[in-house]
Amino acid sequence: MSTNFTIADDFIAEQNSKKADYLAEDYEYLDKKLRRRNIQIENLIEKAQGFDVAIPSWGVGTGGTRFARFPGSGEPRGIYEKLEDCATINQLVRSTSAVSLHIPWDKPESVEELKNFTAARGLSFDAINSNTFQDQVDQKHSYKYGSLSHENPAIRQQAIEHNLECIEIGKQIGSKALTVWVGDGSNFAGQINFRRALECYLDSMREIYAAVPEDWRLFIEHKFYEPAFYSTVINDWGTSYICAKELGEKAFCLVDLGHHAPNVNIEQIVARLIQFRKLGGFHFNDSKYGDDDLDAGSIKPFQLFLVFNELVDAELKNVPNFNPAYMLDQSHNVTDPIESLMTSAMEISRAFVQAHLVDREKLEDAQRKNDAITALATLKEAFTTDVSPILATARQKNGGTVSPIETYRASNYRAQKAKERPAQIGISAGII
Ligand code: AFD
Ligand code: MN
Ligand code: MN
Repeated sequence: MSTNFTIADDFIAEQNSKKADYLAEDYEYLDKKLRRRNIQIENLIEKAQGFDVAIPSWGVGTGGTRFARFPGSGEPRGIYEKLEDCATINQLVRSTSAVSLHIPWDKPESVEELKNFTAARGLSFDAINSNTFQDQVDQKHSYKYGSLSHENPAIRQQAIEHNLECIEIGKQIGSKALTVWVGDGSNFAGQINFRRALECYLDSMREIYAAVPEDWRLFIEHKFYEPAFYSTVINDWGTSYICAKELGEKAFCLVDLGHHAPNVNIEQIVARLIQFRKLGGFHFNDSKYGDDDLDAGSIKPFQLFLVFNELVDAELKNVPNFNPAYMLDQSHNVTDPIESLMTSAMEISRAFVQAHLVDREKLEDAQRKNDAITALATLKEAFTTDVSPILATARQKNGGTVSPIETYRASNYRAQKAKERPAQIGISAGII
């Protein structure tokens, strides 16, 4: 492993120095503009420096659709190569220090080795994800007709045990949360009994919940369709909320931005979950039609900003126990996954910093006076401010690069990896 290519810190410094003059000019201009609005740019840089979003291990591989997957060269072939890529992303953007693992895809042979490898690269582990939406070789029962909600108790038991194993692995690697997303549902009216399926799911989740350590959280991820097309068992935030409430204090709702019906007001859902203390975390991505898993902020950046507007409002108002886990969950089908993940991480930081620019007194005053024009203008003033110099300065101060994509391309990282990682035959369609 020691001979594997990494980007040298000197190289990053050299790339940054080429940008220094322009960054200084842009910074100065933004600083002046913000001071006019009584905003201290230094505070925002600190905020940006402290912001972090976790990388999904499955995101560094080229994704695919149910039609095909077009692998890129030099893509990671196993968990260690995935972690190498995650480390590179964080080295450049410095806001992605944690990795979210998916079991069994990332199941390590030696947990100790995995921990050392990760720690040596300055990474840690975020929520661990279970997988009962797919059959594995040597698996006794099939999940074709469901897992935690299946009619057959033996199948439910197998799915429960898999989740318990995920918790055990998570404990060893330092995760503090388990994310459960099930593909359970139906394709035909009448295929399943709605009430019985949810009862079975809850019974299974109660057993999983009992094994969740006291300092952990259990995240329930809902999704309104796919792979089941007529109904899913955990279909919306309401069902997710009810289940989290039924299970207890360690259970929370996870909001994947792509898992809602079209045009649903996601920022309002976020506000509701904050209000009732059940917002556990996010899977960030963007979508136009459904669970498209496009890059965060690529299609609806204003929606992303509005979500962060709710989050920052809760942060500033010190909502008790407000601590959502931020993770990406995307499928990179036509781009270099490293470039997509870096861009997405930067867009999420952008929305976070912009949300900190909202003049909250002015907004509240407008709301109380029913002055809709001023209310929207107050949000737009923040949203249309180009905070790029703040993000670039924060990255640089944390040891990263001013221009992640440019630096990455100039480093020839992918070409180097293509030499180190000859393509594997047989990797075909599917999510990863
Ligand atoms: C699903 C969900 C969930 C799951 C992933 C698997 O978003 O997060 O773990 O895809 O690739 O749609
Ligand atoms: Mn997700
Ligand atoms: Mn999804």
